[in-house]
Amino acid sequence: MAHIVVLGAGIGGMPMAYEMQEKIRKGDRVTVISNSESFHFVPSNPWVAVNWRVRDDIAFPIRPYLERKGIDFISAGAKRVHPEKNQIELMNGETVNYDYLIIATGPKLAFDEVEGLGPNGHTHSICHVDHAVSAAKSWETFCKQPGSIVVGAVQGASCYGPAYEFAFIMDTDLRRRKIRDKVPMTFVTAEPYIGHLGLGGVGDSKGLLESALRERSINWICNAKVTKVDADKMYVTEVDEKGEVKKEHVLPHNFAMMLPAFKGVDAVFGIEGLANPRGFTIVDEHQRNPKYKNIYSVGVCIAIPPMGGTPVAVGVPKTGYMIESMVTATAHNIHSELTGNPPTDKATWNAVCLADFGDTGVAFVALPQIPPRNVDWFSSGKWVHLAKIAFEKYFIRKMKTGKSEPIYEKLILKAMGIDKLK
Ligand code: FAD
Ligand code: DCQ
Repeated sequence: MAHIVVLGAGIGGMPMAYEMQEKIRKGDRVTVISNSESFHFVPSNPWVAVNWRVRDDIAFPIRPYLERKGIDFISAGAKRVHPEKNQIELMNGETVNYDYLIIATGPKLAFDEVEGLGPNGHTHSICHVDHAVSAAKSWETFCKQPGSIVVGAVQGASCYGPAYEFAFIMDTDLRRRKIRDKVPMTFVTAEPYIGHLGLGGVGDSKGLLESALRERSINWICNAKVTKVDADKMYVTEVDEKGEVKKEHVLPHNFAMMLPAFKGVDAVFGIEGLANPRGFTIVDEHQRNPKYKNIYSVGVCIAIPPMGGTPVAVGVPKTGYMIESMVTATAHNIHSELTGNPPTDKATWNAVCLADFGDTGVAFVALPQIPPRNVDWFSSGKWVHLAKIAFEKYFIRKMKTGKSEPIYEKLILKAMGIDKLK
């Protein structure tokens, strides 16, 4: 009988565990290993950082919910994966053996690649709820003595949506506090143009996001490389299409939030054939590692090549719906293997996303993720803000009840022509 281990319990790992548990044979076991006792709904971190949410609104203890479904849970982080031995070495010194391993560890945040970047330096982060909680404290102090804001994503980042979201959310919060007039804001991004998003744009994302920044008096710098951050200044090199220096900027900041570049986690970093040079897990079209065929991987931790062709390095984002499609394909494929068949399912890589702007928001559907596309739709409105709040409640509830994809969700998305599997 097989032991299937899911490493990581985030947006990918939790649904993975539930979907896998539904697809195992009698006697097979599913175990989740995570370095934290609690689940966090990462997309709500920007709201935590401006005190629209508190930590407990978006986090809950994992153990009781998994155990109720018969899934084992170990809350000790993985120190090292040993694929030759089918073994995981834990931080607490114990080891866990597996027959199948699904790596869903999300990103390691590469703050160290820019001097002064990150919560241990001089910029805030919304990538982890702990960072968002700490940003929220500084936000209150900042609002008492407002000054300049710099917000965006650094060179090599692969997650741009939350940078725009956070810029607009801060703007909304400042207007509500009636101190927006005291806060010059600059959006700094590695993208070649506003609205590229690592996807070559979606629909008219360039036009819509430029308008939104203009309407809210947020200046921007594209093709930007952040070279250094001091306590009150950010040093930014803006390059032209050829990658040659166009302008050096020194931006004063009293509050800054920059998305870092991502890497893979230390537990797999440097394992030849399993991880690429940045530590992302290498997978084929079935989410399976080509060298270690009993290892699958889903979520932000998988390797996908950047689109390329941009003057500054810009990574391709991995959004929630895409991740869920990887999860479903993986559950189906491991089920196939358990029943003596080869894996055949492929994730669709469709991007469906809701981004909140505080009072309004934007939604997009990109099928497939990389252009040219069959569906390329980008829209904005107050409905998106409300839809995102509804989605947060819905997803957290779904992660507690353990129903990975209720039938009505499947039907709605299917009616829209959006599918998880090819
Ligand atoms: P995570 O959710 O980060 O989960 C990784 C898990 O692995 C965590 O539980 C972690 O504790 C665990 N872990 C890490 N290392 C170890 C280890 N060594 N041992 C054991 N466990 C470990 N996408 C959207 O579609 N819509 C959005 O609105 C959206 N908003 C976002 C906002 C922000 C601020 C960010 C950063 C991303 C957002 N994304 C959004 C993109 C994406 O959906 C999220 O990044 C999502 O959390 C990725 O899921 P994941 O499972 O890959 O990683
Ligand atoms: O998993 C998701 C996720 O969390 C990571 C999000 O962040 C909030 C998402 O936005 C998924 C799946 C989404 C997409 C939600 C789409 C809801 C369907 C509404 C239809 C609107 C058309 C755009």
